[in-house]
Amino acid sequence: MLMAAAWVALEDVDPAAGPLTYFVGSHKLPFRSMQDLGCDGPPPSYPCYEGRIREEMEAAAGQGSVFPQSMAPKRGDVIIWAPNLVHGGSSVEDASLTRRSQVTHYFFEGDALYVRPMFSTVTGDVYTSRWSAKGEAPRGVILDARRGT
Ligand SMILES: O=C(O)CCC(=O)C(=O)O
Repeated sequence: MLMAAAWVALEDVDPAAGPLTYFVGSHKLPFRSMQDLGCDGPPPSYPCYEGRIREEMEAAAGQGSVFPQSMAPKRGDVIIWAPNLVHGGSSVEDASLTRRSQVTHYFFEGDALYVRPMFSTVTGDVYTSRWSAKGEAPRGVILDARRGT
């Protein structure tokens, strides 16, 4: 595992506050880059990427390999997820509500580099970062057998 994220509820989450939704089992599917999904632009389009991922999740759900689930955690509850788990906020039904949280993404030592869809170009198993604080373009290999290439 190259990354894990911890999502901490800072207050009780009401189901009408757009709780976190995720696709159970999606972390076992191959990683999909913006290049894979034809959303690389220019400019790269996150709405395109999100829409294509949504289509893929709906197809996978139809085949029974994933299913959507939402959580309404209590203050102090922690959700820990593996890399590649498809997740995001669901629709907010009551805009007067909040669902404050604190999220930390942990990256582990080794050859792992930070692949982010909007900022990474993926060719086969090799990705290049489009951005770096130091100005260079770090390259790395996706160390993930699920990539399947
Ligand atoms: O809280 C959310 O709605 C999503 C958070 C998230 O996707 C993340 O931090 O990776």
